[in-house]
Amino acid sequence: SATPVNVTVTGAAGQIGYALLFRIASGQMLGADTPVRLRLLEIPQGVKAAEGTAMELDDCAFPLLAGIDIHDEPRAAFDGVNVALLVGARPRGPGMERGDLLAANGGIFKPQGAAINAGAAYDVRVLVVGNPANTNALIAQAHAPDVPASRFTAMTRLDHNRALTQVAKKAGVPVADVRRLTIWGNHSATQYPDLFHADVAGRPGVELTEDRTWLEDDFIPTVAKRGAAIIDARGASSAASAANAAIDHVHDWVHGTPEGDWTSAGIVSDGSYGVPEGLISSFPVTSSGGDWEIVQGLEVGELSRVKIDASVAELVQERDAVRELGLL
Ligand code: NAX
Repeated sequence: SATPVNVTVTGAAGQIGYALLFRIASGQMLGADTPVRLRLLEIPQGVKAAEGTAMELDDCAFPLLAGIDIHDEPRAAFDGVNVALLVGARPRGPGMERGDLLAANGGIFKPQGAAINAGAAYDVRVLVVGNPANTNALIAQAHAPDVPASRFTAMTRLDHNRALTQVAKKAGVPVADVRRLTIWGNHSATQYPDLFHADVAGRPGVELTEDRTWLEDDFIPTVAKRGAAIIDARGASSAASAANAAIDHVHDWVHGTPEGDWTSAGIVSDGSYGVPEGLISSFPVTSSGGDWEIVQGLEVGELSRVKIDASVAELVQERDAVRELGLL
């Protein structure tokens, strides 16, 4: 039978970890023919809870699950890793300034990047979920100089999936009939969900943009502020939907995107669409042969230009702030 793929999940004892691990072990991320070995990385205070989750994983008797290891130290957790899901991060506490948040996360993502550089498998693929995801991914990537920069990505798939459903509801069509949406920029409230190039059940998405009030006062803020709306309703942040998006991201990275469609992911910019080279920003992307590629040649109208530039400006500020902190 096939050699198991080593999948490391950080923040394994957190709420996204709990929603994610069972789906990975059941084969939904890498496919029904691919055995997986799970490596759970937690901080020492999280290890006992991770052991409990590992007991439950055992109790599922997943045929594809080849083993589970629990670590509280990144070097061991990333040794030989093929797929790394960096979920654990430092949340913003009360009264915490943005600089403090970036510094605290730098203390997590710098050593994790270095550990990936030191021990990961040649084909390693990294998805950063923990916020601020784009800039955490940039920090990890900067400390893994021997790994191709294209292997470091940040998750905007949840935003993408949220946008798909908003459009489907507005148009009254099944969500599967909505294609070619794009999330641009940062995974934050400045993100720009773009439906100017969308295909909505065979009709151009640009028809929906003619309702400017809906577009600017409903669609864009509903997608961008959905995380806060979930917290307000659930009393806890998005977990199962975030885990689902991580599964989708890695699945499509490994297995490819469907012909005629694209998705959104935070990947290292090559300068496309005026996004400064080296930033990890969300783009319209296709995947084939295990590599993401930015969809080229899309016309960027006036509204889109302003919105993309604003979100990218925030990414530049975050990059400059972590650079000043000596984290890049
Ligand atoms: P939880 O607080 O439930 O879990 C986080 C876990 O990470 C905890 O168990 C903690 O012990 C662990 N952890 C902290 N530092 C660690 C380290 N250095 N190494 C290993 N583990 C560490 O948070 P959860 O709800 O699971 O969310 C995790 C992260 O995802 C947060 O940063 C959150 O903001 C982010 N999100 C990102 C989303 C995205 O679309 N990119 C959406 C969902 C989510 O908000």
